[in-house]
Amino acid sequence: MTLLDSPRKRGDASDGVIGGRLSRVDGRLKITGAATYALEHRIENLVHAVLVPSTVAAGRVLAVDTTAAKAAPGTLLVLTPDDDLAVQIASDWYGNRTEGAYRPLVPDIAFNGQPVAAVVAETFEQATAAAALVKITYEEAPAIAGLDDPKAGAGNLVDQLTVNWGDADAALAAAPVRVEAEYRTPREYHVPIEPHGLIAAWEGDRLTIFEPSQWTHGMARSYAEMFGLPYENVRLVSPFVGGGFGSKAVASHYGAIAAATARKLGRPVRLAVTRPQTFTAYGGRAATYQKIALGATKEGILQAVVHQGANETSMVGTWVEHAGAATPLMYAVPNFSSEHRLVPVNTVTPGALRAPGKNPSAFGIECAMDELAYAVGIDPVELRLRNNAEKDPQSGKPWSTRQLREALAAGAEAFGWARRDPEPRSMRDGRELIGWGVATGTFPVIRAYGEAIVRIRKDGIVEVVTGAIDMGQGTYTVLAQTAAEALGVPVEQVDVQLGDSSMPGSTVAGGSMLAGAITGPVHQAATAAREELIALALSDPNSPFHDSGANTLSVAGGRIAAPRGDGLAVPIAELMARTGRDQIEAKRDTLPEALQNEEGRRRAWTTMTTMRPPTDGDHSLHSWCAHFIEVRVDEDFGTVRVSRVVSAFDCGRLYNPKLVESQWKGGIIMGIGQALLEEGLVDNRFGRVINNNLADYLVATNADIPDIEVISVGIPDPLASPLGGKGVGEVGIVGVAPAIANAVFHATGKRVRDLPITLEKLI
Ligand code: MCN
Ligand code: MOS
Repeated sequence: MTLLDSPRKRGDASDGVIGGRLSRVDGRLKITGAATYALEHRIENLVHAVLVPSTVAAGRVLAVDTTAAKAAPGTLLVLTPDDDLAVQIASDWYGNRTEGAYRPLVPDIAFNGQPVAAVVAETFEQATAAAALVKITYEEAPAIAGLDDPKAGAGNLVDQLTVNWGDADAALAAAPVRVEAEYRTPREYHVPIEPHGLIAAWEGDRLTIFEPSQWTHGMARSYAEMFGLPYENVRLVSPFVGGGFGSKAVASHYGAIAAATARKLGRPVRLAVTRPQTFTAYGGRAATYQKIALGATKEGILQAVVHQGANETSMVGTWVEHAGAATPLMYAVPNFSSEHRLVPVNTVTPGALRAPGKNPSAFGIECAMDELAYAVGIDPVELRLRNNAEKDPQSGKPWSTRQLREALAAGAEAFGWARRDPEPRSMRDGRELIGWGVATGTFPVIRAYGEAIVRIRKDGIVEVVTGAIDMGQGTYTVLAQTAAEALGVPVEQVDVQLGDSSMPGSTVAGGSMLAGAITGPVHQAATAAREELIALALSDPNSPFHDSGANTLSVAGGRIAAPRGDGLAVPIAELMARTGRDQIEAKRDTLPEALQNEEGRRRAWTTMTTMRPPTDGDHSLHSWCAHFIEVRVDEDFGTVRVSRVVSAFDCGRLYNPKLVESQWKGGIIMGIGQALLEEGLVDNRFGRVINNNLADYLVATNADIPDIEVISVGIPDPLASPLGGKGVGEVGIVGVAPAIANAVFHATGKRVRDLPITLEKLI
């Protein structure tokens, strides 16, 4: 089934162009259940794998007794750390490869929940039952449960993240006003509505993987390397993804297990990661803490920022959740120092979760600025404007575009900020204390490349084909709009095909870079196809325009016409029929000259090495936002409700404002969850995440969410992307939690510096 088989509501004609408010073109397929998700693919002869997680957080597997599991009905295979699955280590995100065998199951235990065995059986139920019969004997060792564990220590300095300019310590000591505090964020999890898993199927030496993926090409490469296959022999299929938020970008141990057992058994294997296992099968956001000291004049002009941050990582891998990621970007300050440490604990290696680094970092600096605002008695919006950074303080480069002043002004105006009485506990409604808080946020623009095919079929339908993915953010829709506008056809005639590594190359749907990277090549390919269509109409002897004397033609509404002609407007399908053409196809990419070769293309589509960081070039490129949030705190119970949100954003040009608003609101909703609800609770005795399910790990639901007003103050940024848009997907969550914490202070007079802000911290 394609998008076109599913009738959709026709919007206004103006919706089908770049900048139009077209509803999701894949929406109907999803809500009717016609969209096929990875584990729903129907495959003959399918068998099922189930993971057996470790119940200790540190130590060694001494013995695995598989007797009962092997004897259970339907069992085909029981894997233990003794099995050699003949899998190789795949490259990291940067394409660096270590030679050697990859053992997805190992006897050394680094965290509670680490897979130590797996069972494959005829049915999922049989595999689940047999998995419960696997008996594992451990030699347990003392574990470091988390950042708060006294055994965790101060961690190791990450030298590359140390930033210094001026003399921050001296300037802080000399500053007339100082504020200093420590801010903490807990473990957080992605909990996408579609849990992880895959189906792996072999045909000879060709491997097909049906797996939800943020990066079909990158994941295909990992599988190819794991199994020693040429890249072309792996097909990663992922047309629909039920949310990823950073957790579906790389192949994991369960993928290796499914594909290896499928090869061993000669049957396709399906492995569904259970919801509890999603808390340990891959990493969520690392817990962080950061100390911030601000020195300022009595007028609130920053003199010094001293920042020391840390995050937990695992015993066996490295994840940097850089608590200083936003700190040097937000404000002009003559003296600055920041360092970051990694603290190894017994956890799964943490991973990317919406706005990694920038998110906890903003919690620190944006709460600290609020504390400074109270210390100097200046309104927190005014304080931010006084310290506005006119260029990037760290790189010294000019911003490409930075409408943060405009965001603060527009947000304040729409929120009614001028009516705020700055005095804490001064605003109330019955027994509810009311608080208003503000905070800003940022996310870098990462530039990447893409490749697309645009094909005009003889029936006039336009196909757009690229291996990019849509996990809900709107790729299908913005690409349909882009092709419709560039070609001059109604958007209903555009069929977008995504999510398959055998399709043209694409970067990851991550780092908020995909829309900027993939609209460019689609626009180019559609423009090229349009030019070829016009050339055909002018040159083919059977074309009605052949003898018209025109030297160019226009295409609009799916019809070809002479600009000053006799009103002749020929539908594309008619021209194709008259000229006997089957199709017109154009393939384009945005790769620079240096990458126009096999090795360059492979690197661009499957590694992070060709992505351009925000300060690559003469400018510094970022998205920006300002959140204004009202909370109501029940004085007796300490419960906090967010009752109003107004947020203003600078994300450059918007390809589809309706989808962008949905992205921003989605980020804000996750930010509300982060501020008030979300926290991976670790049982220190066992190093185990105990709320590993959706009943106990609380995410924001509709009942927690008020009306959210979002405002765009962006202007097109031609340095950011071919069509002038900056990243949208992650910036919305950045700054929400500090705005809420600041509002809670305004309501109650109490500073909560560790998330989430739960009632026991308030009463
Ligand atoms: N867009 C636009 N104009 C722009 C930029 C973006 O109209 N100038 C819109 C488009 O609809 C585009 C969407 O915003 O599809 C997101 O674009 P972009 O900011 O380029 O982000 P990506 O496409 O790279 O998506 C990844 C990003 C990230 S990194 C996370 S994490 C995240 C997010 O998107 N995970 C999401 N949003 C998500 N939304 C959903 N529904 N599910 C997730 O898992
Ligand atoms: Mo987003 S956390 O970069 O997938």
